[in-house]
Amino acid sequence: MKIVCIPAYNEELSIQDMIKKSLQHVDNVVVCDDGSTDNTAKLAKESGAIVLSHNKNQGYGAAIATLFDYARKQNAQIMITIDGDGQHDPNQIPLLIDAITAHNVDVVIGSRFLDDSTKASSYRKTGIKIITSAANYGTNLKVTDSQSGFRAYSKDAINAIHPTEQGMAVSTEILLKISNKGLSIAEVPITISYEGDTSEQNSVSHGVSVLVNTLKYVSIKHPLQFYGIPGLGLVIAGIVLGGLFLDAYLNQQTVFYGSLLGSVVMFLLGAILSVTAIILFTMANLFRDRY
Ligand SMILES: Nc1nc2c(ncn2[C@@H]2O[C@H](COP(=O)(O)OP(=O)(O)OP(=O)(O)O)[C@@H](O)[C@H]2O)c(=O)[nH]1
Ligand SMILES: [Mg+2]
Repeated sequence: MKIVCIPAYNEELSIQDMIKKSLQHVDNVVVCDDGSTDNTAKLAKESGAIVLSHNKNQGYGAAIATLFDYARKQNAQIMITIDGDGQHDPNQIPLLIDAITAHNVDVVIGSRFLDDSTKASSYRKTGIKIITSAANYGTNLKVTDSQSGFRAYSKDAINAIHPTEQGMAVSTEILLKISNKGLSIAEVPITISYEGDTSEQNSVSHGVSVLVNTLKYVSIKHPLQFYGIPGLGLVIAGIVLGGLFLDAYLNQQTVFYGSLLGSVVMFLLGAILSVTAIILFTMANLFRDRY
């Protein structure tokens, strides 16, 4: 059984069209109504979708987690996730399914940046590229669009991935799980529409919060580089500055309070970062197989 899964929060304008077009390509369409206060759930049911409702709004990641649970319980062969806001084109669903069936990969990402056709504003493109570079570094994968919501998952992927992030950072969390579980991944080019897009205002704060969350995953995956190298650098800088202070004190009897303070602060900060790196590194190795 192939199913299309749509996370939807107040998408009454576009949900019916998305469902009807999606139903032409798969057996079932499942909508996770994430506490919508409009007619999303009612219209989705009328259009022939199975509707799973959250009592209150929990976030994109929570909706994705509910949809993964459903797909696992139903023993779905392939699950496609697609946004409910009408930006993705359901007629491209077969492109993702074909990549899974013809090439036997576990996860396929519909990428906006595999070719140059996407007409997103340059600051949005730059933002997504920065987040994608950080995500690639953290996951050791090489994707061009880490934040795409248009994806397809094989049965193995559905069984292996249990998302926990409530918000948009779930996209990065899933990539990390793909990497940790050794699942195979491919990308296919998809188109996206930014017509009538009203979310521009929040997209800077949205981008920053996704980046911060992505860095969290990077820091856990590579603690020695992320905390250890800056930590060691600060310890060395602290020792050098301390040496300069001592030198001035012993040879010229002058007390440079600035360098004394700087030396102590840098040394302590460096030591804390180094210990953090070692603890995280040990923990990441202990729990490597669990997530
Ligand atoms: N923003 C948001 N979207 C949610 C939530 N729950 C489910 N969704 C759905 O998740 C999908 C993606 O959300 P968007 O806000 O369009 O995110 P995006 O496409 O990355 O961002 P834009 O490029 O600004 O459209 C849509 O189908 C939403 O309806 C939620 O709590 N917040
Ligand atoms: Mg959108």
